Amino acid sequence: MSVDVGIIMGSQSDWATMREAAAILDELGISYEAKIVSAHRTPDRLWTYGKTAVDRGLKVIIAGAGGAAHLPGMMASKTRVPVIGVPVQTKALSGVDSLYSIVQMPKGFPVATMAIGAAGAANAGLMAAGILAVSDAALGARLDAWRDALSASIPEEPKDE
Ligand code: RP5
Repeated sequence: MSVDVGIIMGSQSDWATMREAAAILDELGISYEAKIVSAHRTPDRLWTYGKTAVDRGLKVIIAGAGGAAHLPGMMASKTRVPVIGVPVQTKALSGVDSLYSIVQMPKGFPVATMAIGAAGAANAGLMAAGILAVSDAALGARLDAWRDALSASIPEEPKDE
């Protein structure tokens, strides 16, 4: 049974961030799997995941990592499945290290890089939904409704908190 989206992350410690992507996919009814795949600690796992991604039917990969965050770029080097990168916020450098490690890919192997941290992970889920919705009208309608609901939830005037 294939899933549409692969959420991969460098460590268990990334899950607190990456589950924001999973929550969006759950809300929108998109099938996914979540796996720990580390560029440094489990390079063979990364290799196999990238090598089999197309044949397994993955349509989008969301890859999150922190620090020397090589996972998204290495995955983009190994598969043509679109990779969305999420820079995980780090303690030492606040995730700027992660962002710089992910965003500046050489020509030929793009990673669609999101913002640092939880907002970036949630946006990765929404970006994956937008990509899948190009060929799935029902999902497109669900995504439109999700966006409309968010807009409707924003008050016109601020209040004292
Ligand atoms: C990276 O190192 C992971 O993506 C994680 O963000 C960071 C720290 O990993 P742990 O030491 O918490 O396992 O590879």
